[in-house]
Amino acid sequence: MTKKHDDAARPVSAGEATGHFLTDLPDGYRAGFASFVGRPNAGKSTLTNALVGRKVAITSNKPQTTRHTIRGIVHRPDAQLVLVDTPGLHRPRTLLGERLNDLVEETLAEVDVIGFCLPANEKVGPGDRFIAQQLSGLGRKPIVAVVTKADLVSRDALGAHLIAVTRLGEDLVDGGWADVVPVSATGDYQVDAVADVLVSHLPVSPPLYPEGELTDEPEIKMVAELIREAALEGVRDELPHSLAVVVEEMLPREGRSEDRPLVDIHVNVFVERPSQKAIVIGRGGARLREVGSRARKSIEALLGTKVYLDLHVKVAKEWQRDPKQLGRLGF
Ligand SMILES: Nc1nc2c(ncn2[C@@H]2O[C@H](COP(=O)(O)OP(=O)(O)OP(=O)(O)O)[C@@H](O)[C@H]2O)c(=O)[nH]1
Ligand SMILES: [Mg+2]
Repeated sequence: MTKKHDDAARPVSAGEATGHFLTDLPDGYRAGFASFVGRPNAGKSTLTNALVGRKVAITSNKPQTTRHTIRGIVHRPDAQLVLVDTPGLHRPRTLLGERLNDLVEETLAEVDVIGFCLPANEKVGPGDRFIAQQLSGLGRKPIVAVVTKADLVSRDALGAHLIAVTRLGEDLVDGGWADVVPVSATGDYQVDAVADVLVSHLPVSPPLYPEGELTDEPEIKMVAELIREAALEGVRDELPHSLAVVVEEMLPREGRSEDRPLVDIHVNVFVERPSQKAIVIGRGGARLREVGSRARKSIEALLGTKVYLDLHVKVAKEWQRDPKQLGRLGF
């Protein structure tokens, strides 16, 4: 399967899956689950998208962008690799953080192989040691160390980093890493090598998903995520963490002709404080309009129809720490 970068930036569109399971399988066909873990911002979702060849997870330069597990499916002639992208693992400071860490732990227990992502441009640090220790408690599961963002460092620095990463495995994980692979998801370097290594650790099995299905992410959730991705751009400090997006309603506009359909999407964007609401809306509503128009473009690409996006900004006080509100927001 060939992957192109511009494709990876395009969200998955509906109707590509055939609904059929591949039946004429070559000998030794493998299928199973792999999960990417790592610190926030390590490049897990970008790598997931590059492997799948389409955008199934939103990405940003803000830590803790991913807030739920997302399955992306890689179809190859010899294997089906189901990738489970997870939220970054970190020392939790809020109830949301705790819930995200629990989610990652549950996922890890269920997959066949783990890809531990460590960015090449950041020293192996306490955050990575914390994760390596957690992984070492999982028993005999193969763990592949994936050194991400290889394009950001020189060859020499990459070599030194690979040695440091290998040592981390020897020190903290029984038997060390199953493999160590450098990759650049944005530079299209070694993406296939990561797939090869992960596939080599999958069991021999028939496919688990129908041909052509690229994700199990529901459309409405992907729409909410694309809006959050647009809203994340250009905001700072703790505001990225305070943002939550809920699609309240998504319906085809009545009375439109069949060749010019329009989908109405009503959305609440939640923040935690009135001051944040003012920032998100911007002077005279300018910032919110910008977010809306960016999000609309990517949603139209996803759905393949024109959309009317109706965005409202609301305050849900301290929602990250409040069990009731977390429930309401889907955590
Ligand atoms: N230069 C370069 N940047 C990358 C690469 N992979 C990811 N990035 C950038 O790193 C940032 C974080 O990427 P994400 O994929 O969102 O990281 P993540 O690990 O999923 O982050 P969380 O969901 O917050 O845990 C984004 O700005 C990406 O564009 C890469 O291979 N090279
Ligand atoms: Mg992510």
